[in-house]
Amino acid sequence: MTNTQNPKATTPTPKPTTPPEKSAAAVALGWLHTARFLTTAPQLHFLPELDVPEIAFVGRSNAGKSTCINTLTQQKQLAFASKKPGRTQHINLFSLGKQGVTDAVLTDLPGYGYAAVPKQDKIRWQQVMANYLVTRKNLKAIVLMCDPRHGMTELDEILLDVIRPRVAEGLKFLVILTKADKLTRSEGAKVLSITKLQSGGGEVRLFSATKRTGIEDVATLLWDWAHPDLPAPVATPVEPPAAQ
Ligand SMILES: Nc1nc2c(ncn2[C@@H]2O[C@H](COP(=O)(O)OP(=O)(O)OP(=O)(O)O)[C@@H](O)[C@H]2O)c(=O)[nH]1
Ligand SMILES: [Mg+2]
Repeated sequence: MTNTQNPKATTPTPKPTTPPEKSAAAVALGWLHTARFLTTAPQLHFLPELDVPEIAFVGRSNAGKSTCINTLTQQKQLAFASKKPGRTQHINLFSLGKQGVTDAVLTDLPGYGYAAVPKQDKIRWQQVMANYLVTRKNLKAIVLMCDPRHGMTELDEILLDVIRPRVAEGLKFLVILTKADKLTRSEGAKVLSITKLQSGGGEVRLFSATKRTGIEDVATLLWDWAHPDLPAPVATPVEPPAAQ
C-alpha cells in the first residue's frame, strides 16, 4: 500500500556509503594547515639550528611567496603578503607537524630584485640569501616562485647557479609559476614547457592563489619531500560493500 499522507515515508533509505578514502592531497593539506610561526631573523646567523627538513620559498619581490605559503597552509595571515613589493624583510620560519610536534619547517625569504632597495642593501641581501642556500644544513627543498609573465629573470638564473651543486647532491627543487590566473590556458602550457627546460631537472608547476590552481599537487610534493621515509599518504583502500 502506498502512503499518500506522508510521501517522505516512501523515500527509499539511502544505501550505506563507504567513507571516502583520504587522498594523498588531503593528508598533505591537513599537514600544511598545522603551520605556525616559529621565529623570524634579520640575518642568517640568528636562525636556530634545526634538524627537521626545511623547505625555503625564494623568488623575486612580489612574485607571491607569502601568498603561496598562506594558500598552502590555508591560513589568511600566517605570512605577510602585500601589493607593495619588499613586504617580507626578514627570514620567517613556520613549523609544521601534527600534535605540536615539528616534523618540518617552511621558510619565507625576502624577495630580491626590488628596484627601490638601495644597491648596498641589495648586495648585502643577495649575500645573505646565497649563504643561506649554500650553508643551511637541514635545507631539503627550494621552491622558486616565478611570475610567468616575466619568466625566469637574470636574478633567478643567478639563484639557480648558486643552488645547482646542492641540487646535484639531492636537494629538491620546484619552480612555481605563480599568478597562473593571469594567463590563458595556452600561455600557461607554453611557459610550463619553457620553464621545464630552464629548470635543469627540477619540478615545475602552474599555481594560482586566486583560482586555487596547483594547490593539491604542490602540497603533495612538499609532503613527500618532507617525509621521504614514509609511504605515500594514502589510507588503506576501503573494501567495496559486499554484494547483497
Ligand atoms: N592574481 C593573483 N595575484 C596574486 C597571486 N599570488 C599573489 N598575488 C598578489 O601578488 C602580490 C604580492 O604577493 P606577496 O605574496 O606579498 O609576494 P612576495 O613574493 O611575498 O613579495 P615580497 O615579500 O616583497 O618578496 C599581492 O598583491 C598578492 O595579492 C595569485 O596567484 N594570483
Ligand atoms: Mg613576502
